[in-house]
Amino acid sequence: MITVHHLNNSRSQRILWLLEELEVPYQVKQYKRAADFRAPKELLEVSPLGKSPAITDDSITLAESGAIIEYLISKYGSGKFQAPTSGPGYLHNLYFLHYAEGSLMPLWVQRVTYDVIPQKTPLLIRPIAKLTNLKKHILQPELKKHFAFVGPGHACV
Ligand SMILES: N[C@@H](CCC(=O)N[C@@H](CS)C(=O)NCC(=O)O)C(=O)O
Repeated sequence: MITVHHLNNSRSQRILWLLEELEVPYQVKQYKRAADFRAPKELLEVSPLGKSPAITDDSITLAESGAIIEYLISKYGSGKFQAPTSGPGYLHNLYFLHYAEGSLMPLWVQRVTYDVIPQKTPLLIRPIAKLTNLKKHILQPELKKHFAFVGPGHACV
């Protein structure tokens, strides 16, 4: 039986979704984010970085959502969701697989981090934390470009 080490509000959602689509039985072990939004220490007992998602499948423990997705599709997919190995579909998959994690996700993390910094800054110097205008002048225009690229109708939040 597969165990999904699931942290609330996390990328672990991707794994639950995939397992549902594959109709593979699994159980969920819940971990709750602490007040600082970090994962609890117990996740460090599952994998060295203590991040979610991670899965345990018999003697195998695997972290990193992309790796877990490839592992599950290859072991339990019975051909479903297999990426094309040639032609334009191959290049499309190759490109977006790397684009999502290599270009879009880091930008999004910066955006989220930038929102958190002023909240965590002492009230008196909070305006200084906001003054850099990094969000307005760099992140927002960049995100706008990316959202226009991945799909029309996606608003830049
Ligand atoms: N690239 C990794 C990211 C893993 C990751 O950073 N997970 C976050 C949740 S989305 C986490 O565990 N955060 C809690 C923490 O870092 O304390 C993946 O896709 O699995």
